[in-house]
Amino acid sequence: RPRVLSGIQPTAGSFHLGNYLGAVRQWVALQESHDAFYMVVDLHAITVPQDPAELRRNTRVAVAQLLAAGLDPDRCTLFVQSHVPEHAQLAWVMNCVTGFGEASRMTQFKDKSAKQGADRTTVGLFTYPVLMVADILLYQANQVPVGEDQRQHLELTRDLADRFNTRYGDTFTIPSPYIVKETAKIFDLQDPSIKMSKSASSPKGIIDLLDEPKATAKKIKSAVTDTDTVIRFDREAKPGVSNLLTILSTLTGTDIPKLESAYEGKGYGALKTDLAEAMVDFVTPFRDRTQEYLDDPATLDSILAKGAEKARAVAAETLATSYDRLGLLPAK
Ligand code: AQP
Repeated sequence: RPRVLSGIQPTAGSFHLGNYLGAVRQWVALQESHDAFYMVVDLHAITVPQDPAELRRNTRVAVAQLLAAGLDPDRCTLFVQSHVPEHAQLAWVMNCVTGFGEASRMTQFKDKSAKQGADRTTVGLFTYPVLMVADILLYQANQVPVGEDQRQHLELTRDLADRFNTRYGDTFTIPSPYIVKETAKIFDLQDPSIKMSKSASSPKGIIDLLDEPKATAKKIKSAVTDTDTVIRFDREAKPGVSNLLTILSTLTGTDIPKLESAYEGKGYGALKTDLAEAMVDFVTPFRDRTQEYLDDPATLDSILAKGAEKARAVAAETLATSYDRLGLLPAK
């Protein structure tokens, strides 16, 4: 079985719909066909300041949501990044083969640091993509299911793996991104020209999966569309409507041309009402299941302990090989 690896940050408390449709939904499907490693990336989260108690709680909430979304610890390896120290260790190694200019060209860093200002931007945020490189290479992953925003980091991963292999001998598998075109970028409900993101300016544009279902329905109903009335998929001319169609299509498993003909002659109100209903049908059991996992911390801890053990077995081997290739003297 080919191997997949992916991670999600525990920062916001709740996953948003972009995280779910762009990434987590694929994770659930891929555990059936792949040797799957999934993690909550708490070391990535601390690249910006976090309240310690909140981070601890949010890490549990993230794991509970992944289980509620359908990850099965018997079918995949589910763990917390900081439980596997090899991530930080290999990240150092990969930092030492990364060019400063190369790292400086990462657009996510440029965007985030421009927003934060140089004095508030950490060196950790700068090397975040290199930690991600280490995350992926440690598991010799063949594919990495992510949203479109991570494509550049995947390119960096491929470049660095190739550079290391060329310099020191074959060590790492070169991974490919696994990006599902239709849902690779879910857009903000209030500003469909930008991706749905937890750092967006207005909470009205983001659907948090753990929000009250009523609030979710309200956000859908007030989503920005356009002054036209035709329900048609056209990313350029009708970004708001197209985003709603994408979400409805994915949640209900109905393809977009079918939806277009079903809504012919109907207004945006009908589309929004149906989408609000589909969202409520999805988030209501999702919230309940998340809460059930949170109410049983012993089970959660045991899942994570087993996951970390399985992950470490793979990670330790890759790290040892890379140290050996580099010429680091083994400890006796
Ligand atoms: N809008 C999106 N559409 C599709 N996929 C998305 N992802 C994020 N936003 C969208 C994918 O979700 C996975 C986990 O993301 P993360 O934990 O790394 O969080 P992020 O990308 O930092 O999420 P945000 O909300 O976009 O955070 P900020 O605002 O901090 O940048 C990834 O696979 C990602 O592609």
